[in-house]
Amino acid sequence: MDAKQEQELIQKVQNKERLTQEEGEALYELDLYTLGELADTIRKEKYGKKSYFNINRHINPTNVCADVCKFCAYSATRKNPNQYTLTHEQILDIATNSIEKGAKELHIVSAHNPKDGVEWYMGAFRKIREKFPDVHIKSMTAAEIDFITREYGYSYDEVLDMMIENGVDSMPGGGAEIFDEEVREYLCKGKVTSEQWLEIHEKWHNRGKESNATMLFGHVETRAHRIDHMLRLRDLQDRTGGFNAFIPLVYQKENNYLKNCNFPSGQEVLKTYAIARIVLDNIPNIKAYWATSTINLALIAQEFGANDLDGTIEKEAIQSAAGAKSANGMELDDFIALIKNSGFVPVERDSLYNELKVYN
Ligand code: V47
Repeated sequence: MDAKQEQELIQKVQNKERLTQEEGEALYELDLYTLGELADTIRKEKYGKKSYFNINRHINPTNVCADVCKFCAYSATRKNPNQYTLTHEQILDIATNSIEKGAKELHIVSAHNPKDGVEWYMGAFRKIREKFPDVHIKSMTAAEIDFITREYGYSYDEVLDMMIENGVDSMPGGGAEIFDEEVREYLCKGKVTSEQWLEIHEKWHNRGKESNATMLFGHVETRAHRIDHMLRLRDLQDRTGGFNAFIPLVYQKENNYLKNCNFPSGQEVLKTYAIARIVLDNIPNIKAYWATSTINLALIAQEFGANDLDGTIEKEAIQSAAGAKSANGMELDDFIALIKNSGFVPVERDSLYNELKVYN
């Protein structure tokens, strides 16, 4: 890109014009500070200095998995032979304990366990809902839903309806990985396809429900693949408006089967957050999920387009299995202090981004 093209691109972003695949890729060529400034301007217009988080609890009820994703260190395999599956009672105990301590959201994500049947999933939701009518249940990635349809012979519509009947409020963004078919085939052959992932979210949105979208990056994909991923989400969001947040997940490299990766530098991670803020002009929240970016970079990401840091997490098994320092979440007071000390105003939100408490 020569200087004139660079100026034209900057102008286009400032004019809030929609960017193409090529222009999205070209954003990566801007220097970090120019790109950060562009993203920060958009973020400030929407949120000022507010930075959002929620008090949540991640629950990962089983690591027994029928699928084999090269990047995953969580599922029980040769590298991680310790299988576990929680009973409904154990799940309910964890939920009770966390809710009593203040959790307002349960983020429940499982591996794809072929032994348990669909009632194992739905019964857990029902029991939580019966005991806690107000807690927000964010559960069932599109990958889990697709697995259930393949394993137990349901349609997507049937599973989505069962989720609603049994108390699920919103869907998390997991299982999206990278939409490019060739990379996906290499990373997680046999799992939900990109088209199916998008179809499931579209069906969920068409039921008046909201969801998130992730992108796993920093492994074997290229910058072009990341932009392609974002544009496929932008297209769907134009039709449904059902995505709340986009979450770029930085790949963690321990204890798995994915080798020869292009691990991203801190600059590349920050650029990716900033580009997400610019390219995804119709997804309101960009989440710097500190479990994968590190809390340090997540705090800096607040100046590069991110307006949300997920939450206190409490316990986390997926990313921490692959090396992230997120196994025990973060104390609320520490979380608030870190956001404040980085110059932002912590705002506790609910799962659908309604403001609950501003910590001035
Ligand atoms: O889909 C697996 C990812 C995801 C690794 O919706 C890995 O608010 C990094 O989706 N390195 C599950 N990531 C977690 C997830 C999520 C997290 C936080 C918030 C939300 C939300 C959703 O974890 C999987 C997969 O892409 N993952 N292995 C790894 N080695």
